[in-house]
Amino acid sequence: MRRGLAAADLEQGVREGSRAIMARAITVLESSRPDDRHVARDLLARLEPDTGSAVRVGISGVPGAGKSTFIDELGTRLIEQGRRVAVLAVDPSSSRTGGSILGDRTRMARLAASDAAFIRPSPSGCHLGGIARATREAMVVVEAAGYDVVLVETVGVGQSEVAVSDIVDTFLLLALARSGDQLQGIKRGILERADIIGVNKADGEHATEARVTARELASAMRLMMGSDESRRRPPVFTCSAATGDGLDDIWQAVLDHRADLEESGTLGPRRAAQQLEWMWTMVDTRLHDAVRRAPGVRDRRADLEERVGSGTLSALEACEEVLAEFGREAREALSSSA
Ligand SMILES: Nc1nc2c(ncn2[C@@H]2O[C@H](COP(=O)(O)OP(=O)(O)OP(=O)(O)O)[C@@H](O)[C@H]2O)c(=O)[nH]1
Ligand SMILES: [Mg+2]
Repeated sequence: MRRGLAAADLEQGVREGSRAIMARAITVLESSRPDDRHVARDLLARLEPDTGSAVRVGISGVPGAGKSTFIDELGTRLIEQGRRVAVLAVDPSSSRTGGSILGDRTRMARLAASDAAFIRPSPSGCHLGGIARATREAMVVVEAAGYDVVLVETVGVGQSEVAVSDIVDTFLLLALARSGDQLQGIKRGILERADIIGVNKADGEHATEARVTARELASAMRLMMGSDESRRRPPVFTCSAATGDGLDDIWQAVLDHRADLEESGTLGPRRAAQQLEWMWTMVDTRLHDAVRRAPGVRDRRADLEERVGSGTLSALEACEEVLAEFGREAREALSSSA
């Protein structure tokens, strides 16, 4: 059996910046085992007061857009400036689970080798809500450990952007050169969340194409946002994660965006709204886990699944039965603890 460290020991190791202890702390936070959840809650309560000052950036884009390469180059530059950089990944697609540690580490070879960087791949085997919660909690750990830049890589499929924009201050979309109709393929919902857009791989023969795409994206954003002067229009850049061109400008845009949020007084309310979102995510995931753990539900699960699968019971009826079973046990638990 794995011997667990107490919350106080984890707290101390995290504060000392021990990467081994940070990794263990995050593993405990990701765990759904009841004894781990207990330590996790204690640990979060200890660490949370010391978080909030890091620059939190979400980086999204379709698979292969160059997110990891971008993060490696940007992160290396930031470390040279004296920053400490944490990279967290949010990837709900099952295709990468298992391979992701290796994949991310080889794509971010320089960061992986740096003492001033901490890379944590996406937790696997849970739903997006669970991944988002785990990432939010991992952010508490890295910030308490003194990392002042947190880069969250997320694959551009839509839903994960929504989850990630609930944990970061600035959302950077990495797009690729494409034209006309293909441009429509970038989901509107993702464009709406972008605070900064970079058209990546603007190097070699694609440089011109990338510049054209950047102009088209800029006018698409103008159209989309109409004449609403109160909303800041996201700047569009071209960049190359491979050569590093444009990365300094994009980082400056991140800092400008952050300064805007602070000056306009929106950073506080934004983070307050994120705390609310986080609260409900925690409620949702704990309910989700509790329902599945309830003995009455566990006992009946195989039977219900079999009947729904074979069509002898409707999904709705099965749902009612699961909730009735859960409700009965929850009421008993509540009345016996009263
Ligand atoms: N020419 C060129 N190639 C790039 C650039 N950025 C990334 N690449 C290449 O594009 C491929 C994908 O890069 P990644 O950084 O792994 O892309 P990603 O967006 O992290 O991909 P996933 O994590 O799989 O979604 C790799 O072969 C990179 O070497 C760039 O700026 N220019
Ligand atoms: Mg990647």
